[in-house]
Amino acid sequence: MKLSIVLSTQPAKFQAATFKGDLETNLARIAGLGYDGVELAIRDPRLVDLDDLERLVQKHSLIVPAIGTGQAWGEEGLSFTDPDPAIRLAAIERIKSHVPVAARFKAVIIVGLVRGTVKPGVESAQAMDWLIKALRACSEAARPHGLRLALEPINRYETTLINTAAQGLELIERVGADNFGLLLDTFHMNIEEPKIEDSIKQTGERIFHFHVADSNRWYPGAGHLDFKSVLKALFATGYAGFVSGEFMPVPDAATGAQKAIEHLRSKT
Ligand code: LER
Ligand code: MN
Repeated sequence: MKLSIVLSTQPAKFQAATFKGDLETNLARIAGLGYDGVELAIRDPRLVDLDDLERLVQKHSLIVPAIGTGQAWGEEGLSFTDPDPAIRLAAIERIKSHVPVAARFKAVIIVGLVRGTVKPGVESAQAMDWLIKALRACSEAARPHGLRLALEPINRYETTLINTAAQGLELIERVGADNFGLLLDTFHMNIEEPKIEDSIKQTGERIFHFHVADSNRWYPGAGHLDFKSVLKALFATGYAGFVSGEFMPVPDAATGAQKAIEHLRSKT
């Protein structure tokens, strides 16, 4: 099992970006704890010195399996489904601007909350139409680089658009791009899926990335999820990607990250 953990390259409000703050210190910590990779949450690639980032990641022998993009929504309010066409366009351009970053690391580009939510006064069918068009444009931009895009079903308290794996699979059909799949997150699945293992099985080879947090969004082992069963279901699909920790820094990032790795390794 290849393990990674989320690290934000900029200050961010998002609570479950486990590591934030000084990049080099955090990369050293993550590598020192035994993680194989680091998932980078990047608000805007223009704010990052990419050569420096690549050098530091390589210095610590870490792989970057995925790039998180949700801060464009969390910090700036960009989304694929905003009623304002300029904001929708800016969101599409922002996701496309992650392509050169992802290409450096051969990383999956994550579409989380940048999809937005159905805003007051907008019909659901209209929001879905905007979403599909944006996802087609971004998947097309990623394809020539051999890159993949993964949309994350997110629980109902954060968005009204795509809460479950089944809705995600339906969306995949409508987008019709072979490099578009899903990111499943155990925290969201615990809220939305009738049975986590069944949803993993149904998503199968369209699982492009995988987030782990326990039921309380603390480190795996701190809540009531059965990670032995969840990981068994995940690997039974043939999933060969990373299992990526995205949980709150409780009691602190390093302790949570250490407990997570111990718990997850003991379950496979
Ligand atoms: C991001 O990966 C995520 O899981 C969401 O909860 C972001 O708000
Ligand atoms: Mn997640």
